[in-house]
Amino acid sequence: MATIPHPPSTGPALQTRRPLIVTAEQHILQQQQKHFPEAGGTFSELLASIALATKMIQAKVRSAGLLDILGSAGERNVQGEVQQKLDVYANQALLECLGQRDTVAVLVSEENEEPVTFGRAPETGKYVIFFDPLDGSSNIDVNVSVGTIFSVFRRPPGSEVNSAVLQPGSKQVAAGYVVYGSSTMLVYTTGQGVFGFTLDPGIGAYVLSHENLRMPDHGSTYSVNEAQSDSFPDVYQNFLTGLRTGALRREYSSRYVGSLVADFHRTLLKGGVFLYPPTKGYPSGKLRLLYEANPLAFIAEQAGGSATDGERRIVEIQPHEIHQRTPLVFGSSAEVEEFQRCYKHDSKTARTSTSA
Ligand code: P6P
Repeated sequence: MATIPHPPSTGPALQTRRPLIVTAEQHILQQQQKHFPEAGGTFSELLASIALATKMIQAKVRSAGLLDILGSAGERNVQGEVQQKLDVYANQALLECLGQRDTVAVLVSEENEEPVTFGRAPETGKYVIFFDPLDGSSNIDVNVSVGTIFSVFRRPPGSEVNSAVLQPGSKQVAAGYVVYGSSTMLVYTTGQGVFGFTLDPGIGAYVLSHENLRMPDHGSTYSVNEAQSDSFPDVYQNFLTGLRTGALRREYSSRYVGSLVADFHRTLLKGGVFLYPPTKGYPSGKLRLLYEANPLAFIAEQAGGSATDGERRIVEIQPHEIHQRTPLVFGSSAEVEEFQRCYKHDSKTARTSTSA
């Protein structure tokens, strides 16, 4: 830390002191200098671009009711979901802020059917970035928290676009989200812990507010859309019944916002478990592997929690399609371990019964 030079003898000497604030950009640069010195600043530029795009998005989200920006844009996205006007704006902001960076080889967005490429040479375009520009956007009109989720990979040397975008989540070099809630918070990891920054509207900067976030070892809430529970596989119903009847010798409450980033953020800070199981409407689960489950799984594990599809860690799944869905269970180690115990027991029982 540089020593602040003493002022002329006429005034009191300024003592060297810790900075009053650490912005996300400063923190990312410190992290990079400490852990990725070979990246030479390109990596922190990427995360700074994401921070800029999310500040643009939050400005619109915060004034959505005042601008003609609420409601649907009249189009449907690749998911067949009606695009909200803010979805379109958020997607454009991220495509433009990130697309300008020469180090970006490919962008994959929930709102774009195909990967967006820029024809950059492999030695220039080093990163592949996935994002859900505005997750939970159907909640915008009723003023419920929404979020942006992102995931960063390196482009494997000499790889074609297709192989560059179909990497398992364990290859992520960074992941994060912004939750546009009662305050706007950026949470990210580069594999060296999880850090939270709160947007200070007075200075327009994300300021370090949660150094080294850790998920509690257990919680007191479970988070699932219970209206669909009749179509959950038995193992999910058995697990939830177990929580309600004291399998973990704790009382649980149900908390479900229906906005993934809000449900994740609460689980990260307070512990507990979130589940989006296979359902009749979504036999493979509703949530997307590459730009929802993978980044949140990376953060959950970095904070001491877990994330699984039942069979394996989310980050071990080898993707086969950029918009593929996955069952998703994440949360505190105690609850996720209990789910995995139930899953293994039910799978074994099922195998035994079929082999009988
Ligand atoms: P359901 C929002 O539409 C979203 O994609 C996630 O943010 C959220 O977790 C999930 O869908 C909610 O889905 O079926 O419970 O309404």
